[in-house]
Amino acid sequence: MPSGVTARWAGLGLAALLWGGAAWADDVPTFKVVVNDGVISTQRIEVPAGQRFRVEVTNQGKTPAEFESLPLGLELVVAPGLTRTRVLPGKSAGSYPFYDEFHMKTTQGVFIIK
Ligand SMILES: [Cu+2]
Repeated sequence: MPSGVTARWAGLGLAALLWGGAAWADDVPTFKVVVNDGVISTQRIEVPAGQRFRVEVTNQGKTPAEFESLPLGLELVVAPGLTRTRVLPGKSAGSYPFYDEFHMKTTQGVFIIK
């Protein structure tokens, strides 16, 4: 195949990939958490089992936060005033503890996946 044709096909493939990615991203349910210097907006987040989901963490405080769930493999350091997100793969049913590791005593919570 002439190299020009190959490049054209590669371009189409990339476009399809980007398009597919955008459509896929919109289908992922988002679970929002707000942290504020040791205050957390929720201590229970219910998520459907076996489905990808997005966690969005906003830090409204004046100190950094580290939103973490070790059994989910999730660790998000969030500077003051910022929001960070992570898409997680589908998980099996169970309860998965989370916390802001920089404010452990007051931010304990749990993902309930069912
Ligand atoms: Cu950590």
